[in-house]
Amino acid sequence: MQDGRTTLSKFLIDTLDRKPGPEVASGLSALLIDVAASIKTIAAALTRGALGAQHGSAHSVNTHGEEQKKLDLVTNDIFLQHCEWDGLLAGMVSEEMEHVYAIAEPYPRGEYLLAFDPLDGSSNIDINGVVGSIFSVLRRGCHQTGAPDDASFLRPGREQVAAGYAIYGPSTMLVLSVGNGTHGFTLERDVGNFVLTHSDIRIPDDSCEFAINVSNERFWEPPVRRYVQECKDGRTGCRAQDFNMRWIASMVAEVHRILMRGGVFMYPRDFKTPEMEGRLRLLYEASPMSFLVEQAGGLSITGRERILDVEPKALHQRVPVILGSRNEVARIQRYHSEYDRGEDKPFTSPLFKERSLFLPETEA
Ligand code: AFP
Repeated sequence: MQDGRTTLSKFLIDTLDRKPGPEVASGLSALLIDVAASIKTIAAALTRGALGAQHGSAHSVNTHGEEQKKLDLVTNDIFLQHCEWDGLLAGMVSEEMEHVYAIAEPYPRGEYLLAFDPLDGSSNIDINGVVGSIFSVLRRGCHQTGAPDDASFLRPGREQVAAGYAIYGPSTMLVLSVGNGTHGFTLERDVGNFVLTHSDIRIPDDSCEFAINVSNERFWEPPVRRYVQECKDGRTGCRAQDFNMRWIASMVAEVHRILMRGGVFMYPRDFKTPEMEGRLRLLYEASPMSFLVEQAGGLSITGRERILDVEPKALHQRVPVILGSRNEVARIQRYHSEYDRGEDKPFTSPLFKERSLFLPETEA
């Protein structure tokens, strides 16, 4: 007997197992159920808050030189434990592990590759703010049977067979795409089921809301400064409408808001740390989020190119990210093109009358 609701298992069986396409092999639904089990376990651990004795620093740094929280390591282990045994994965990569985690004895090796950020926005943990997990699934060529290496994972985001995130907020949600739209499931805690509550999410093409860490403004490139300044100028400026701003310091929370009601999220290229191309990591942050955003009708770019077309060169590569409502992101891309061609119009805002304000701090 059906109760009229669609659980994650039913959705995946209907979508993948009963309608196999040429690109989707069996086992993907089972793998995603294991990912969902990791998410439920993480949700339970986070709900205990400070009572779980897992708050605070782990007194270690990750491959990016960032301080690891105890929960960064705990949630990483939860993903490994739930996903390594099932014979579906060949290997895993995560923000918290420097090297590829190849599946080894006693577990059989499968044909999928999982990249994940187990706890996005972990600076929010100690303030009981929203955090998330992000994941991306690739499929290896069937002739590749040995242990996966870095090269196995260095594939453009357009090749993902599934991507998703969990948001641990007032409710826990899993937002997922297997290439047929973006769908949201809400965790029914007492039963332990993810139930489809947001079918075929669509990002509005237009929006008056943007999200960016304005404390980095002096390091941005001129096209991003131009866009944000025009938003701040509001109805008295050239956009002739007021904009609102948000910043939650968790990409998951920002992308979730954009999927729910539109907007733009930017972590653009800047000159704060010139050796870094951006802040967010391509394989397990930017690529999966771009997949979800595009599947929901939005756009996701570096400023100059589609993120899903970026060819990765390193496991933990960073990339600039500008994503969200189609018309706003297209406008920002146009601003980059005009700037690169030297065609951008002079700004009307008083802030931009001084040439020094156009320049990155290192050049001013
Ligand atoms: P972590 O994954 O290390 O917690 O970083 C989160 C994040 O990469 C991303 O989710 C946010 O957009 C960004 O950091 C926020 O950083 P700042 O507020 O420090 O600019």
